[in-house]
Amino acid sequence: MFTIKRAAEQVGISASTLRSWERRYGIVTPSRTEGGYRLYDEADLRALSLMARLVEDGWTPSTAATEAIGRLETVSGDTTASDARLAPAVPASPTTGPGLPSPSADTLAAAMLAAAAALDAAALSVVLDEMFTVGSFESVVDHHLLPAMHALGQAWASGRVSVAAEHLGSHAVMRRLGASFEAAASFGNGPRVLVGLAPGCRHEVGLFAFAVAARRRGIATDYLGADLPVADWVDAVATRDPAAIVLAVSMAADLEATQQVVTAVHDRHPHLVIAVGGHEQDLAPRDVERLGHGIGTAAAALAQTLTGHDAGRPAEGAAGRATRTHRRA
Ligand code: B12
Repeated sequence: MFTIKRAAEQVGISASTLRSWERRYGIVTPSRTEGGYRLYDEADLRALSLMARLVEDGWTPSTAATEAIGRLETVSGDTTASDARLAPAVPASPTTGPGLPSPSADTLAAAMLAAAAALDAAALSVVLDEMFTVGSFESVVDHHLLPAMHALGQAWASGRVSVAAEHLGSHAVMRRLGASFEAAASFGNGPRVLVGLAPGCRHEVGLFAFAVAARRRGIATDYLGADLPVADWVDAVATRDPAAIVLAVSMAADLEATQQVVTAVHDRHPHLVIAVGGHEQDLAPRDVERLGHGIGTAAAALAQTLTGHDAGRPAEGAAGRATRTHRRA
């Protein structure tokens, strides 16, 4: 039997997504310990994994749940449980539920903005639950979560929502990403990558989302966080011996400090891959690798760059690319 944390890890989704799928689509009905904690068996994991694969392939969660239950019943010959399993344990929200199409990105962004503006943490949590049932982690982040953060930012910059609303929203999003980061821990067995920000830089939502996607791509990703002193970057690279480091340039003001980190690390590790993302990544030093703006595609691009690299040493045949991507501007 598996706890919710272990079950979510095995399936490759967050525990909150698992709870949400269970509650809304009845995909599994776990047993409970005496203390009320959920316990999942192998059959539950099979159903959840199948649903996750279908969602990854672009099915809406409600149709994926119906399909997964149907396929597994066909295999096992069990036709008794489907109606009960499909009934959500609590009423579905007005935007999602069995048989209803997934809500649009605009609907979810508006709901997130309204919840943050009203400082309603519970409503914010429900919207984030809904978002993360719409598709794979990468597609939710690229098409729903980050655009919604952007909308929240516009509302904040124009004075339509308070600083408190922006902080409430950002923190809720960071916590949600943290759960996904933990859930993906067992995937990261490939080359090691350190992810963090240069000193004085504090916009970490996009970077942290990237760190989750990188783990899901099999990269052993350590997230160091925001506002990291140059000396700490140097120490971290010496201590952990990564194959790459990844930073973000969110605004022009981040550039100088990012350049300092790049220079300091490059001087000591000239073959280390140094990559950047973020809104103003085009301003970064010329020969640093730019990962683009899509979280999923960026993680895939880095995984590809690192294939054949051994802890900072370019592999045979990759030397040309390595020199190009490592050289300081
Ligand atoms: C939340 C937020 C904060 C939070 C950050 C909390 C946190 N834990 O991250 C706090 C309160 C700390 C903050 C502080 C500040 N902020 Co602010 N902040 C925002 C806000 C509202 C959202 C940022 C965000 O997460 N956006 C979503 C991101 C992910 O979108 P993005 O940056 O465009 O990135 C895209 C891609 O590049 C990609 N991506 C991002 N990072 C990465 C990394 C990798 C590796 C990859 C592959 C991709 C990738 O994801 C996005 C997808 O399209 C924005 C508004 C906005 N419109 O974005 C302002 C904003 C970025 N902030 C701004 C400013 C000015 C500030 C402050 C200077 C305010 C102040 N006076 O103190 C400080 C500076 C802090 C610092 N030194 O870094 C400005 C920047 C203007 C500019 N371009 O120069 C913005 C645009 C607000 C505005 N309209 O004025 N902020």
